[in-house]
Amino acid sequence: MRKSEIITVARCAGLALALAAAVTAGCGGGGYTTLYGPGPRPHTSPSIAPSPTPSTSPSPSPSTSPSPTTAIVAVNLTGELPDNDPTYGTLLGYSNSTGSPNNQSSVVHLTMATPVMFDDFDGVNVHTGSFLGDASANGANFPTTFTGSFNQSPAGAIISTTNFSSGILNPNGVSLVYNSGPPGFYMFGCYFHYVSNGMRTIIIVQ
Ligand SMILES: [Cu+2]
Repeated sequence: MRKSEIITVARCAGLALALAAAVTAGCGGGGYTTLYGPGPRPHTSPSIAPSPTPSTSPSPSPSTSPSPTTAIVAVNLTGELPDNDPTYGTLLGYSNSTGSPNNQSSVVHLTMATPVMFDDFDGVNVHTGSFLGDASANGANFPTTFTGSFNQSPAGAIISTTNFSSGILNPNGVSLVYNSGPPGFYMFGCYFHYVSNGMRTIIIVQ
């Protein structure tokens, strides 16, 4: 037996000793199969608690675009001056306002699809701003009787909706905020003073 063979045998013997029963097929070949038999089953990995569902984070609000200023329709009868409009006849009780009382009635102009509210500047009388129907650029056929509503429309309602009304406005009171809606020529009047005082106007939305 040559030296290298002796070393191999010695190694095999050592392996056999070291691995004892694990190695049964000798050293000649295939012995490793027993060394690499089915390995230990992996430890059962500890159960992982389900990660909590992330709470729904509020979607980011869109970048703040400047909110349009709420237009104000001034409503008043006490000391109010009529507007003898060449197109729409005698108008009374309504006008555009920047927030201050305005006793000069006029056609009301609003920008389409923007917030609008009715502000009763009358220190004495209750009023409404109620939609009565469409007019046109050339005139208006105001009904002979009040055909609108005094029931308050919900906030955000479009003012040219059938039966739209600001609801009853108390002296110095304000309405909810509504929406001017689509372009058009609209007849408005007051539930309380439409017939008795001719309290009415045209709101032009453009
Ligand atoms: Cu009125």
